[in-house]
Amino acid sequence: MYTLYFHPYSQHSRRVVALLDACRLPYEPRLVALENGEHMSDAYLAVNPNHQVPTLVDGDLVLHESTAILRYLCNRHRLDDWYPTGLGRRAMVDQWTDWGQSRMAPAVFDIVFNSVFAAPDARDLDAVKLGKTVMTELVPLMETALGEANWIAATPGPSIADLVLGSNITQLGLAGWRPAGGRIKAWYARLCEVKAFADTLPVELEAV
Ligand SMILES: N[C@@H](CCC(=O)N[C@@H](CS)C(=O)NCC(=O)O)C(=O)O
Repeated sequence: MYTLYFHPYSQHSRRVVALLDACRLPYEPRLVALENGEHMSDAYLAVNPNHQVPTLVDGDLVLHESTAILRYLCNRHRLDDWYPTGLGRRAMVDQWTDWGQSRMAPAVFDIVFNSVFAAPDARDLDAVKLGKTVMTELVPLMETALGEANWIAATPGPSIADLVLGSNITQLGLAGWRPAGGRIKAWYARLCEVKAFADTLPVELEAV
């Protein structure tokens, strides 16, 4: 059985929880209390020296980076619906997964950390502004990419790229940002119909 170190307010954790639950893969959840600094404890640093969640443990394998974990689970359990095997389609899933990590996640962090999680006197309002500017650029890119497709990489069902982008969008909701109409809104509503994804939503965002 896997062990998953996680936190429910971590978008990187929730995407892994969603996949594990959707595929009914048994795991022991271990909450790392970020709010109490548990991620900086010697015990947790021995698990993940990056002091971040999630971390997945599978026997001798200790794996961090949420997207590496998602791919590992898909490869290990042949979750081909979530991570298609066709070269081109898989490349598109990889593209949007990596885009979520490298383009969207920094903007999400800038906005949410500095308007929700940082102590009021430590908030960087310029970072919030920058994050919002980046999101203004990213939203039309995602709208165009969705086109007439139900899922971001035009897969028949949701893929790990949808979990990555969806968990980022949920996180923005903590700072009051919601998809404002159009294809992203419809896509996000569709993703919330996936029970395992909806079950990971933080309590105050359940009614999206
Ligand atoms: N690239 C990492 C990012 C993980 C990450 O940033 N986790 C945050 C919570 S969402 C965290 O643990 N932050 C605590 C810290 O960085 O000290 C991944 O995809 O897993």
